[in-house]
Amino acid sequence: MNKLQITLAVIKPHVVKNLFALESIQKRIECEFEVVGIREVVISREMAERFYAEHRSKFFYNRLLSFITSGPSVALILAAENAVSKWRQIMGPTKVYKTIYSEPDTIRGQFGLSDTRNACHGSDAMESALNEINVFFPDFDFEEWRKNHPTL
Ligand code: RTP
Ligand code: MG
Repeated sequence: MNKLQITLAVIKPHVVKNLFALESIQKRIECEFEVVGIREVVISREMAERFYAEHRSKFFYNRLLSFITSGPSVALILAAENAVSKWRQIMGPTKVYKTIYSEPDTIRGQFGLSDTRNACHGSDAMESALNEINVFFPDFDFEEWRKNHPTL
C-alpha cells in the first residue's frame, strides 16, 4: 500500500564539493519529493557518532567517521509516497561496484567512489528516519508536520 512518508537524505562531502553533481542530485530530488527541510552542515564527530551508532563495531567505522566529518554535507528531509524505499531505490546499492552493470543511473552509480564514499545516505525505515532527522534537524516537529499531512 502506498503511504506518505518522510526520510532523511544526506549528500556526502565529496559530492557537495562537486557543484555539477550536487545540482544534478538536487534537481532529481525536486522532481520526486517534497523537500521539507534542507541544511548544509559540517558534521561534527559527536553528530557522526550518534548518526552512525549502529556501525560502531564495524571495521569501516573509523574510516566512515573521518570521511563524513571531512567537509560540508547537505542533509534533507524528503516527503513522498513510500519515501524511504523510493529514495533508497534512487540512491542505489551501498556497494558502488554493484551499480556498474545493473544500476548505473542511480546516484551511487553516478557519483559514488567507494564502499564508504558512496555519495549519499538514506534512512532504512521511518523509525530510523525520525531518529536521524533529530540529529540534523533537532527543531523539526514531526507531529506538527503530520497534522498538515493527514495521509501519513
Ligand atoms: P546509508 O546508511 O548511508 O544509507 O547506507 P546503507 O544503508 O546502504 O549502508 P550501511 O550498511 O548502513 O552503511 C552505512 C555507511 O557506511 C559506509 N560503509 N563503508 N565496506 C565499507 O567500507 C563500508 N560499508 C559501508 C557507507 O558510507 C554506508 O553508506
Ligand atoms: Mg544504513
